[in-house]
Amino acid sequence: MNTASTAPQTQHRTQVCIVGAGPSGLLLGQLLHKAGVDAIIVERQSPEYVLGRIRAGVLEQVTMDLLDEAGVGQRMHAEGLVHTGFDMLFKGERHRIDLHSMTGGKQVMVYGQTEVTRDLMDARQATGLPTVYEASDVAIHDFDTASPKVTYTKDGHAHTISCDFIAGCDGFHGVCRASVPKQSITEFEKVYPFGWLGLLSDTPPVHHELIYANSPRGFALCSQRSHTRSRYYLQVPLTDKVEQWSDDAFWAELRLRLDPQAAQTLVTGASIEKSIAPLRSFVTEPMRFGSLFLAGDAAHIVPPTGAKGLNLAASDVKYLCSAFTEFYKDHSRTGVDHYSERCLRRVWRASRFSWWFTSLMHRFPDNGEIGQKLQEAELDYLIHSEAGSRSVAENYVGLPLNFGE
Ligand code: FAS
Ligand code: PHB
Repeated sequence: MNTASTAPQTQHRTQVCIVGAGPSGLLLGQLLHKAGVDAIIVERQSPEYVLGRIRAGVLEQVTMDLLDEAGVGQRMHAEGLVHTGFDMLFKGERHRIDLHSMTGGKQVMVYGQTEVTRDLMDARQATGLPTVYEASDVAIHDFDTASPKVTYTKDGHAHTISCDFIAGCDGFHGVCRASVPKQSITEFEKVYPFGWLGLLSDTPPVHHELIYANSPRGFALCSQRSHTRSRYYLQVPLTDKVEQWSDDAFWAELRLRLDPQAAQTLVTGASIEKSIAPLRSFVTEPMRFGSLFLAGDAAHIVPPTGAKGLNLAASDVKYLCSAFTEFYKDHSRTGVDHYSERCLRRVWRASRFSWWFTSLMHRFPDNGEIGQKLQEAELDYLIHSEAGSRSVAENYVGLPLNFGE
C-alpha cells in the first residue's frame, strides 16, 4: 500500500480517524466520544452540502436506541412520527401490514436522515471535537500496519493524522474501500434496471402511514417527514433525467399509480427537492482490512425499498464502537477481529429482504405481463397469510441484533 507524502505537513494524532461525516461517521464519532475514545472526523464536503442530500426516512428501533445512547434522540422523539404499520397497494386496493401486532409491539420512526445528521452535527459541534469539513485529497496510508495514517489538504495546507484505526465511513463513492488492494476484497453487486425519482414537498401526506404501491405503470412510494412535509418516489427508467420531470408530470404520474381514494386525497404542491437515485445491491467482503474498518454505505448498498440503508449503517457503527471500546478499555481484540463477520450476517439478511421487496414491488421490463401477474399473486398470498405478513413485518421493523444466535 502507498505510504504518506514526505512534504512538510501539520501532524495530528488520535486513536480513531473517521473518514466521512455522514450518519455513519457522525454517529461513530459521538458514540466513541461517549466511550472516552478519541476520534477526528475528516469530511470532503461542507456541512451544508451533507445536509442538502435528501435520503432515508424510516428508523428501526435499533437505530433509535443508538441515537438515544449517543445523546441525540431528543428531537427525534419530539418531532418524529411513530408508525405501527404501512399499506401495500396492488390491483387498485390497499392492504395494511400491522407491524405492531405482527412483531409483538415493535414499530418504526419516520424521521428524515437530514434531521438525524443535523442532530449529530450539532452534538459534535457542542463537544468541540475536531471535525474537518471541506478536506480535499483525502488519502489513507499504511492500514496494513498498526500505525495507519490519513492525509488531507485543507485551505491549501497539508495535514497528516496518525492513528491506531481508520473508520471508512465515506459512502459508496469514498476513498477508503477504493484504497483496498483488489486481491484483498470481494465485491458482490446487482444493479436494478430502474431508478427512484424522489420529490420532497411542503404538502400534507396523502395518508397517515406509508403506502408502497405495485402498479403496472411502476412502483410508487408515499412517505413523509412531518404532518406538513411529504416525500414521494416513482420508479423511472435509468435513462430518465430529473430535468425531464416537471412537478405537474410527477403528480400526474403518481396519481395514476395510486388507488382512487389516495389519488383524490393527494395534495400537490411545488417540489423543494427532486432527484433520481439509482438502485443497487452491493456488499463488500470482508469489511475490515488490517487497521481499516468499513461501515455503512462504504461497505454495502441496499435498494431503498426496505428502508434499510441508514439502519444497516447504524448497526455497523454499533459493532464498530463496541469493538474499539473493548480494544482500548479491556485490551481485547475480540471485537475488532470479529467485526466483519458480525456485520455481514446482518448486512446479508437486510440485503436479502431489500432485494426481495424490490423484486416484488417494481416493474421489470424483461419479465413481461406474466411478471406482473406473478407479483400480484404473491402480494395476494402475503396479505392473506398470517405467516406471510409476519415475515414482511419482522424484516421491515428490523431483525433483532442477536437474531439466529
Ligand atoms: P453517506 O454516503 O451518507 O456519507 C458518506 C460521507 O462521506 C459523505 O458525507 C461524503 O461526502 C463523505 N466522503 C465521501 N468521500 C470522501 C472522501 N474521500 N473523504 C472524506 N469524506 C468523504 N436509505 C434508506 O434507508 N432510505 C432511503 O430512502 C434512502 N435513499 C437514498 C438515496 C440516495 C441518493 C443515496 C445515495 C442513499 C440513500 N439511502 C437511503 C441510503 C442512505 O440513507 C445511506 O444508507 C446513508 O446515507 C449511509 O450513511 P453513510 O454510511 O454515512 O454514507
Ligand atoms: C423515505 O421516506 O425517504 C423512505 C421511506 C421508506 C423507504 C424508502 C424511503 O423504504
